[in-house]
Amino acid sequence: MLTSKLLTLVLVVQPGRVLLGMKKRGFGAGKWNGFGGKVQAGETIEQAAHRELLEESGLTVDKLDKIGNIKFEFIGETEILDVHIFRADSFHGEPTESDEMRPQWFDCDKIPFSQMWADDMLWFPLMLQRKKFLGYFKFQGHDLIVEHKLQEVNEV
Ligand code: 8OG
Repeated sequence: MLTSKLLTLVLVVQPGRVLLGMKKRGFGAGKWNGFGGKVQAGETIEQAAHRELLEESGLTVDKLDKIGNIKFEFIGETEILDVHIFRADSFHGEPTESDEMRPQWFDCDKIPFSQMWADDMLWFPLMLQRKKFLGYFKFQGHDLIVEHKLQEVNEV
């Protein structure tokens, strides 16, 4: 039986650049990514998104825009990762390295897709254009997408 785990992911975007963090440990270590993690018992998805953003990047934001939802299946594993994706266009604080993440700004035309999850190159362009999307990706291992669906929607 497949179970599902709720996760958050926040992309902080400024005109022409996006903040990514190098994941230093755990799932996705060695990859650049937005900031996020597991939703804990007793918190909403959005509360979790704010908490994880602060813990991993040192930033707070007044507003998170819900922009996407992607479900990830890994062949041989019974847990679906249900990732809720948000975009923030302004923030407070200074990006600060944490135990998990080393933040760095990237120009939007120099996003390091070769060192990111393989699906990101498909949906980052939508995210950067403020388009909303729903997706499903089936992975073999952590690098190979064997099946996927990605659609733009009006509301996530
Ligand atoms: O708590 P933990 O660090 O394990 O959370 C995993 C983070 O990675 C969470 O923010 C969701 C995010 N994530 C996946 N899969 C993918 C993916 O394929 N692309 C991107 N950009 N992020 C992902 O779990």
